[in-house]
Amino acid sequence: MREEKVTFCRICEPFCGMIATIENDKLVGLRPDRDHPLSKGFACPKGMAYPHVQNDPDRVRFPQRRRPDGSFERVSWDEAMTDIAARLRHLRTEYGGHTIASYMGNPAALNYSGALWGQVALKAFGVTKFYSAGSQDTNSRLVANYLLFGNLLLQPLPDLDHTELLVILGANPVVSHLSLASVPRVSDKLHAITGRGGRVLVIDPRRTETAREFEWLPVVPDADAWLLLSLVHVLFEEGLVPNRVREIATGVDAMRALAAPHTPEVTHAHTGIDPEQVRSLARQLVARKSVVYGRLGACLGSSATLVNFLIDTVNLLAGNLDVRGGVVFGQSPLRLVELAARAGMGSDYQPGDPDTGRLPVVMGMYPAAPMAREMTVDGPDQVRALIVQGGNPVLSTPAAADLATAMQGLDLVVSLDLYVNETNQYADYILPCTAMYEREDHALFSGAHYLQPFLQVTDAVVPAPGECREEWVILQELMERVGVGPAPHWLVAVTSRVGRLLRMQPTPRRILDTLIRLGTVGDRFGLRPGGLTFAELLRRHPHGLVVAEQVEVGRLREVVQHKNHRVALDHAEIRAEVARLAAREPAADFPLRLIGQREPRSENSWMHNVATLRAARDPHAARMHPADVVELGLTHRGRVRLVSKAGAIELPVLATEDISRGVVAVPHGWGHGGRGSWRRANAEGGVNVNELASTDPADLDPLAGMSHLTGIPVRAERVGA
Ligand SMILES: Nc1nc2c(c(=O)[nH]1)N[C@H]1C(S)=C(S)[C@@H](COP(=O)(O)OP(=O)(O)OC[C@H]3O[C@@H](n4cnc5c(=O)[nH]c(N)nc54)[C@H](O)[C@@H]3O)O[C@H]1N2
Ligand SMILES: Nc1nc2c(c(=O)[nH]1)N[C@H]1C(S)=C(S)[C@@H](COP(=O)(O)OP(=O)(O)OC[C@H]3O[C@@H](n4cnc5c(=O)[nH]c(N)nc54)[C@H](O)[C@@H]3O)O[C@H]1N2
Ligand code: SF4
Ligand SMILES: [Mo]
Repeated sequence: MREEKVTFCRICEPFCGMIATIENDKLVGLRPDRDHPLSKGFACPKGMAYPHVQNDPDRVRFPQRRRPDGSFERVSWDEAMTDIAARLRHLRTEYGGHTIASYMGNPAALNYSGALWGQVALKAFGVTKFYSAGSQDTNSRLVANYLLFGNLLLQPLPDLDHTELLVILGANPVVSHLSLASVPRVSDKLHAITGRGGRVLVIDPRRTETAREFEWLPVVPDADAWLLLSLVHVLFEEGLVPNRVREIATGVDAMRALAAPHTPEVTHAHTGIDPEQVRSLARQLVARKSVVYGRLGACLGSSATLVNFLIDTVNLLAGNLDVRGGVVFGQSPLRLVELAARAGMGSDYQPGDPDTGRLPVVMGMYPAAPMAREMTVDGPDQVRALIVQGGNPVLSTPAAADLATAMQGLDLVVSLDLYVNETNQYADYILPCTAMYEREDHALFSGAHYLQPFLQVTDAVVPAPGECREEWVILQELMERVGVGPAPHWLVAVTSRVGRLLRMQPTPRRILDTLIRLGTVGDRFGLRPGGLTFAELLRRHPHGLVVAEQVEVGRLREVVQHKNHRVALDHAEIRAEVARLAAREPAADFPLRLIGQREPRSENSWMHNVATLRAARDPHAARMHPADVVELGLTHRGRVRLVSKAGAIELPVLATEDISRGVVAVPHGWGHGGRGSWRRANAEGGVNVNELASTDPADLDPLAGMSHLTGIPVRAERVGA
């Protein structure tokens, strides 16, 4: 039997609408959903290739147990769960639940029920150390939100539909489709900006795919803080800061003083940007409806929180915060941000303490870089077990090789995944999970990231193959076997107070249903006739529902969580970070700067097994400027050895004019091999660029504990030289 079902993609944050073709319970094809109100028939090659992941013969379909020789054998669910539960119980009584750690990867966070139960169940086991992709991705941005607005989750969005000048500082939306913003068809939106006479300016060390379609302004990697301070300087110096700013923000004079020494002429030496261009940009930011948007290039440098803080300081001072065409705040139809704020989640930030060596913890997320150390350092807090949910930290975090070794010394490693990857090849058990079209879902944690408040839910469109199970179901059963009840998670608490949940065991679906019913278009449990429930949303709006044509602006006093409801610009931490800039020393042994590069047909470390995405691609390689290649005695397509203070890798070099001099770009997520089940990916070669990243706590961004993954000082040597 052949049928079509409406659903949506969950590989990355636009959540593009999809129509799935199913034959005899198998996903045989996908096409972009033309009736999806936002993605309107768009999907990218990764999204379209997903059936190859779902039906991949290399996928893990049955629980696996590692044998002493490192190979895996199939075991029954009961055998696996009995042993895991017994070992968790033992760890809890012998050493305390806090010695069990967890790592949540990116796909786990894009799976609402898995992410939710990851918190509920793991906290119930006593887990306190939640490592995640966050310290390689979002945490610097969240802490900037906290300092500016008093709420980690209050995420400014670029109002692409109305802006006249979009400055992209460290993002490549044409390839990556934006992040911490859910905007399908982002390329079209960028072209619409220039189409209506506006500008898109890409400030990036590499002439990216986005820069090629718009304007490119090269910048030295990891120098954005200086550029932004100079923009602030010019805004004040030229009297461009609107009066209104003093009504909506505090610390304006302190910010003026902080930026005062950083004239464009002074910072030019760091950024490489012509001072006149900086001045002209500052004027344009004020003259037009403008946005400065930064993501990973801004989030992974050595002063990442400062950079994110300054991005929205510039937006504020140029009169572009919380205005149409500037940066705006999303409105989750489920009011998630408001509920989280009320539950204290918006301020769940523990700053680090240099005196005791305590690292920052952001919404419960610990920095991942020192993970391996924390598994090997003796003491009552030593990490003895690790539960990995949809993650591959051996490739995605700086811990790399050390982590592989450290994991082998742990008492228990359990992984919930679709594959055997470079990380869980060291797991005692791999528990096979559902792929995205095999489960119901909703973009719960992106609800406030839409420019048009939007709601869509999907059911599973195909059954899971073999013995794959949903993550939350696995975790729920483990809780029952360990003999613990659900942890008092804030979402469970919030939703349990109302409706029928009070008398029932919480499940992700019941929680989501309650949130929908209490939300802006919900049925309020019968109080609002015609309002929505999960089931009604699915039935009446399978392609999704645009709840409002645009988010409201002018809500700053309402959304800012600081006591005076004003944006806070003066913080000792920020002043200290600016002071630290002056102390940065050029590393003479490492004259080049390493940056990352996402590829259009690759998703972090986990889509390299798909033949249709890999056909006729360039090998995993380092991109360098032709003049640097010649000067260093390298050759195009020859091999280069990149050395940092943390490690060294060897790979081919590709010479390209699309990169600034002194910069090397290497995609992350490569270096497949070992006992991984990805046969094609393993044969592709490639190396793990994160071996060049430091695990030293002193090298992390001090405010958020972010791994330093862009602008890493390196040198390049000819292999065989
Ligand atoms: N140098 C450098 N390093 C980086 C980055 C960078 O730009 N430069 N980017 C960082 C960023 S932004 C991120 S998000 C991280 C990503 O880092 P991670 O989240 O640690 O790793 P991924 O490569 O996303 O691997 C995810 C794993 O999840 C599995 N998976 C896929 N779908 C599912 C599913 O539905 N269920 C389950 N249970 N498992 C699934 C895959 O098989 C894979 O093994 O990498 C970070 N690392
Ligand atoms: N095709 C594809 N799409 C993806 C992913 C993928 O792996 N592949 N991953 C998804 C994930 S998990 C995320 S978080 C998002 C991330 O999406 P983005 O935030 O857009 O991340 P990148 O594509 O890595 O783009 C970062 C840009 O910053 C630039 N850059 C590096 N260092 C600096 C610097 O110091 N200053 C400035 N100004 N620029 C710098 C880089 O050259 C690069 O162009 O993408 C998502 N989408
Ligand atoms: S951009 Fe591609 S991978 Fe991301 S949600 Fe859309 S179709 Fe999926
Ligand atoms: Mo990410």
